[in-house]
Amino acid sequence: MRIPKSHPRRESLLTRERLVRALRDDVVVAEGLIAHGRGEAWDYLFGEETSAPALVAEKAAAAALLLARRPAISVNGNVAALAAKEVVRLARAIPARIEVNLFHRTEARVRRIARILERAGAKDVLGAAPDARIPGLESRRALSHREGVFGADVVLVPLEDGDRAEALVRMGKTVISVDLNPLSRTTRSASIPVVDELRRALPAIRTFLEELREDPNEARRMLRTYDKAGNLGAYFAFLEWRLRRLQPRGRTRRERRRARGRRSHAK
Ligand code: PTJ
Repeated sequence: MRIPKSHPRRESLLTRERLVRALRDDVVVAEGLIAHGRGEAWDYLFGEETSAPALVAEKAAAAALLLARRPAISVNGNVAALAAKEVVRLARAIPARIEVNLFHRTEARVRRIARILERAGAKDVLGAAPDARIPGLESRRALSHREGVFGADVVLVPLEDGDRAEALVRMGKTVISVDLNPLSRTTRSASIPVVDELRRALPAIRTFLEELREDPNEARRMLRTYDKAGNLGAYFAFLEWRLRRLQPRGRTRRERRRARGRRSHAK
């Protein structure tokens, strides 16, 4: 479909088209389109911008990835369709292993997604020959690589489902999620939940990573002082403020009282 340059929601429509094409190419699953719609609805509420609490989480995520001994990034269909280049750039900057891990796993999809990542510049993408199982997961999502997510101390899991995020936390890993839903099980169970849009979050993490590389003490301080509960509270405070601003501008009770007072003075 041709989307006019002047369309006010051009970016959003282009992203939708990209995901539909990826669905036809068997990269994204139909459920991935639903997941995208949910994400987009949350992004409306957040004002389609990175919030201040998200920046804090992104900096903490960058610190954790920088200080990790064996960092890994997990990639699914939506992530490959939307942000393959950004994943590869971030993995290079850290440096971290990339592993394809799918909720709706078929071997053909794993191979296709690995190819997309390789075309974006990745080397030695894991996922096709798993040699370990994540304990406590019955689905094929448990299949993993000792060299990748299974053996990692810090794992970045964008657009994850709650079960695996919880299972990875139970394994003692630092789990960094990227999920626009502040209420999702993934967000609640991750060690560092980033509530931001994937294509804003990955470059932001990379920028912080480059900054912190120059100042490892600041990276350690960031990790020490990051407070997940406080940070999640700040997302909700931000949302509350946004929703209040979005209300149609009627007079508040206080404003009505003041206006009544002014009228009675004038009599
Ligand atoms: O490719 P597969 O087979 O591994 O399947 C991938 C999906 C995404 C279908 C699978 O992981 C899934 O079902 O995920 P959920 O449980 O729907 O969770 C996805 C979460 O990502 C939801 O909470 C969405 O709000 C959020 N989300 C969607 N798009 C974005 C997003 N968060 C950040 N940026 C986005 N672009």
